[in-house]
Amino acid sequence: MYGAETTTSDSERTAFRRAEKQYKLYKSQLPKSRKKNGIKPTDLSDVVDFRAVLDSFERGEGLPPGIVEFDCPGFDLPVFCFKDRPGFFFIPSALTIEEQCHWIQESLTTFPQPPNRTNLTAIYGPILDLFNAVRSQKVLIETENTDKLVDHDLKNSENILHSRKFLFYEGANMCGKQSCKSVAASVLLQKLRWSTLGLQFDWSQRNYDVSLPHNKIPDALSLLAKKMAVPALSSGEFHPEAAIVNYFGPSDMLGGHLDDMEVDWTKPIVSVSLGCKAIFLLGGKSRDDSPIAMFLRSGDIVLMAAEARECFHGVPRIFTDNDHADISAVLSQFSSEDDCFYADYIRSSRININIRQVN
Ligand SMILES: O=C(O)CCC(=O)C(=O)O
Repeated sequence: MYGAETTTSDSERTAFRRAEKQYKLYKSQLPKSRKKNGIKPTDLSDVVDFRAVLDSFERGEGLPPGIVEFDCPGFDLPVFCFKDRPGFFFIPSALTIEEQCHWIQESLTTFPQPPNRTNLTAIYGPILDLFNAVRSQKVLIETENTDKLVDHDLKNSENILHSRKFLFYEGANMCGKQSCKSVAASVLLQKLRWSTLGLQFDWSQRNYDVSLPHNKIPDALSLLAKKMAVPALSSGEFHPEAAIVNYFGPSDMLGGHLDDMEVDWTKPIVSVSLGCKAIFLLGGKSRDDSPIAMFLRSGDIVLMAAEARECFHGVPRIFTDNDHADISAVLSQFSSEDDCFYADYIRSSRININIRQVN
């Protein structure tokens, strides 16, 4: 988790940390927890719900105090802002269900493909076709014999580490030796936490490593980001050069942080939510500023530009329970047998694609 506080006493002290603690999922709140007594459901009454805001706006009723509609000529979706957080824009239900399903599929199939790096790359090297391997119930197995590899795409690549290589096989019985490492593709998918598109973000340096091999970010994603960035652009154009895709499991959270490695902070970060509902905290320029909590649902898009680029933000909670996850429309779109692996994944996961201009 980047940008996290360093000492416990510091972390207890800030308003941002207190809000994270208020909203995070506690083990005792998990359905399988044995500590049923004394479980307090999280109080969500202060969480801004932009779906309700949109509904009342469309009915011609007023907006809650502190929230205004942003009038953006030529932009055909309602956009909302907080009066005291300039540079932050919320576009509720920006994507249709079909678009949401498309980007979920892309996030699971093409986005983690090499040369894009993922959190798994450092352990296993580039992994080809992870999602297909899940579908065909394959197992990733360590092999030492690199001479016999038929996988030309991966030859001489990062995943031949000390003459070790990981490849997918039909079953664990391919692993002859006891010491041989193997892991089911389905387990790897559950461990996927991020992938980087376009210019590759280096988490250890917290910067973009332009020397790493990369493909341009996909044209369709670039087009979507340019279209959605319009309300946040005061002048000039938005040139998407990189995207970070975050994959959240049921108890994952993203700690309060700033995204400050891009050169021009007047350009927005375009942040797309997919899958299970989450809580997003938008703080101020100091961790001591009390953050605003809001729900992020599948299809919502958030823009952070200008002053809002200096605001701490994070995701303390995702909801995977039936009452709160709010993904029935996505699941019904993924109802065919062919799509069952997408449905299984997204039922208990959230994906965030955030697109950035780096230079
Ligand atoms: O998941 C989100 O909605 C926010 C992601 C984010 O803040 C980031 O990747 O920097």
